[in-house]
Amino acid sequence: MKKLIALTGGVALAALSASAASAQQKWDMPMAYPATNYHSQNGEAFAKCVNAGSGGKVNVVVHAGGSLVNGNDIKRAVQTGQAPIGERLLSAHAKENALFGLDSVPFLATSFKDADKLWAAAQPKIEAALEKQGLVYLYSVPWPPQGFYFKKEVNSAADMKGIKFRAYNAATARIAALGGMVPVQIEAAELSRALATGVADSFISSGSTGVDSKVWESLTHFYDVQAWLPRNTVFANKAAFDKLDAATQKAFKSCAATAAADGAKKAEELTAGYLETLKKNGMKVLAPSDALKADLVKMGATMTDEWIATAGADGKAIIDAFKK
Ligand code: PCA
Repeated sequence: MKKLIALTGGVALAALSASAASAQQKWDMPMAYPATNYHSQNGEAFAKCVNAGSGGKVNVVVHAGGSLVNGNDIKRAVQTGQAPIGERLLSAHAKENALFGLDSVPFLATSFKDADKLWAAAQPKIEAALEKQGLVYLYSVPWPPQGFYFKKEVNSAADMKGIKFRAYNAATARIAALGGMVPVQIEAAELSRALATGVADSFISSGSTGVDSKVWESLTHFYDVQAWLPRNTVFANKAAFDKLDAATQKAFKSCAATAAADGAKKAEELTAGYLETLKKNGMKVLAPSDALKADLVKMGATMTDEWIATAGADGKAIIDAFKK
């Protein structure tokens, strides 16, 4: 709440100083993940690109780590114009529209190449869904493949029973339910503390977030199951974007295309190194046992059916296009 009040004040101040100088608009860009994470660094590069490309008409200022707006509130903040632009894990909003959860359907797209193909098949429909909510799609960047973090050896779904499992969207909460675990919804910014205090004892995520959270301080095992590659998506408030002149809008779009390509490349380059860092810090980095894999594939099939049932004809068309 404090953050939002500060933000509203900031927007008002920015508007005042913009009309005084009548030159530059400040565009605060809340992001949820740490400043050192490649998503945030890519966001910084995007901001720099836009600021230069707009000839100084806009000044996009990145606020990483949920410092301006909590991750969970970023989408709403941009929709309501409290922030003109922001980045969010769209799958956390799958309850608004099943399409937003497409990137977290287990074992549908498990490599960078397939995740990009799946996204390309879905992007026009996702752009249209965002536009209906008053948002302009700018770019989207994958996370590395998702694996399980535990505090003990887990060789099948039976070993998961009763564990407190940190969820970051509906799909991860569903996995908890299917595995007989207890889901707790926690933003990445709060993850280290949740693990240290025993609020959660396990989660599914990338090596990237495991390293960001220094997960080895609390947990011991990482199972590299490569369940899916979720994405962070950057969008702008449509009313604010529509007010920009054509050249500035063009700068946003072309910088967004660069950010999409650079971000995906970076994610792929960094993937193996994250797992190395986990190992170096004492984590056991393991392939799942056949029994665990089989249990997970079964959960994945259930969740795929559920997703298709919720996403309807649009969802089916996207999956058909992806599988072609
Ligand atoms: N990190 C984010 C989402 C997916 C990922 O790899 C998180 O755990 O919040």
